[in-house]
Amino acid sequence: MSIPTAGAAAPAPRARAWMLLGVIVGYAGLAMSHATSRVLSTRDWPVEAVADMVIRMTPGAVVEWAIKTLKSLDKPLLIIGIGLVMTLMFAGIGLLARRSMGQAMAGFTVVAAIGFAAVFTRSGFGFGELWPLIAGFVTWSLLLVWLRGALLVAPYGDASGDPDPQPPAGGSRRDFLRRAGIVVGGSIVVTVAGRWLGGARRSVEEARRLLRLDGVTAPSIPERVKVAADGVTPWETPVDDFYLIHTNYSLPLVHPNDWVLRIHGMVDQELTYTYSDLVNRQLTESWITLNCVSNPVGGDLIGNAWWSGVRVADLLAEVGVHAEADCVLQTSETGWTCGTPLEALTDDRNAMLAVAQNGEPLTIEHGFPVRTIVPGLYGYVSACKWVVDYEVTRFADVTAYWTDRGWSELGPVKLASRIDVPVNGDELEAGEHTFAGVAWQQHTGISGVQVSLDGGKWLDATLAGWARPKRPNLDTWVQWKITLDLTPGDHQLQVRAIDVDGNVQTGELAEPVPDGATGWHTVDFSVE
Ligand SMILES: Nc1nc2c(c(=O)[nH]1)N[C@H]1C(S)=C(S)[C@@H](COP(=O)(O)O)O[C@H]1N2
Ligand SMILES: [Mo]
Repeated sequence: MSIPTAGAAAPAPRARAWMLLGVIVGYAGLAMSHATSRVLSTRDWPVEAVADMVIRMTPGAVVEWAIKTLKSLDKPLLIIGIGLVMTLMFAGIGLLARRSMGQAMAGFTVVAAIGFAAVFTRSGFGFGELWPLIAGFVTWSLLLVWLRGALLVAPYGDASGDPDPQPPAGGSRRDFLRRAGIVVGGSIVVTVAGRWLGGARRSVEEARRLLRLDGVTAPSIPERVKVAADGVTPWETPVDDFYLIHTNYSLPLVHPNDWVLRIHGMVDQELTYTYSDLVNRQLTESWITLNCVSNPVGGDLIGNAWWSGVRVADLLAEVGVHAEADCVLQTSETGWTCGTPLEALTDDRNAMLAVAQNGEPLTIEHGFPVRTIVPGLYGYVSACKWVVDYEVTRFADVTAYWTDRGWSELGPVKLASRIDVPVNGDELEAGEHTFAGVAWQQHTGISGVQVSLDGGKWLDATLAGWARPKRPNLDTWVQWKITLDLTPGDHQLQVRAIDVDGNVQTGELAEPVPDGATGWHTVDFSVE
């Protein structure tokens, strides 16, 4: 590296300037990605995800050694280590930028790919978590062009004696430093703003962590709800594996101390309830399976959890619902709305304002601090997350988010069943195999499941907990299994459920729009 001396012909921008460029652009991208992750409240910044990945990939013995030797310094040292590696990579990318834009972008692509791998390989990955990566990458691309423009055309000294073959176009050392200053200043502003906006999530998460809810009990899985079969979906769905549907990317951050539910409309007296009003009441708890109307035949937008909350019927009795009302229009903190049949909220089913899922306060993703759960209705007409408003009204007078988009006003769950084993394309050996799956029609209940092999006669499958008619109630899915003796060749398995009234699940195919899919789940497999 040559050191320009006064009066000597100014050399082209030195390697050090290019490395500086790489580092400034690199960290500006990280700042933007950090702010994006805070504003959208994604689980964490891709850099933190990378730290997690490093921990995951480090052999256990090394981790133990690090914890023992470095004590509580292990996490800060890990972040410092990642910071050093990234600084070196960014400096390298700066040097690549001297040669060509393409090479520098290839370098940033590699860094982004590491971030992607870290975010993508975590359990419970959601596509919303990609926005911070995208924001960082776009920032890198734009700033690289902008800063490189200043450095390329500029002799990194004064404007005389430029050995660079590029025609000078007005850039200068001052120009580069000015732009670099803007980028550094902008990054600081973006970081501070992100921290400020992100504080909301931290304080809500802290409040959630510190909550102690008397009356919320840990889920205890009833006996005999499971069939002994490999590959069947777990009867109880862990919160992290529970499907997620919402129409907002950025999660609403509602502190329990700020949460209020207003019940108004066609009522004798309008009332509001705070979070402590709610959790100090008698709580109701039960296993309820929730599913999405957009679930295709055989799909997995369904989960079963232990919900704890306050009976909606009790609150509606307190406000005094007018006889002409037939609907409660629920509104979320996000502005999302749904219309729920009043009857389903006031009859003997356990429709509740849920505060806990599987014995823990709701997660932010699943509606913290309070959401509605109504057994027997699809989520889009009932399971309002971050719910803040109940308007007692008439269906004739209101529309809601999904009904405005062509979905049906009422959303009772349809009788359905699914094959979990085998899966399409399985190659099995000849002989006996146990197949299994689930069937559901919440609040109605399942009395039987039948399968047909290659279009043959319907065979009765065994239901878990068959000896007890309510398994553990009518509001959950039911596991089934059947053992079949298989001969070589291509095979097709179909399943259908029968409800407690003897109705048989229809084989007629219907798309999820407008009120839920129908048809028998069919799986093709072969036997050698
Ligand atoms: N605020 C809000 N609540 C909502 C939704 C939404 O988009 N916004 N989606 C609904 C739909 S379509 C379903 S199926 C369930 C899914 O609940 P989950 O994400 O906890 O599984 O939430 C319901 N509640
Ligand atoms: Mo849904």
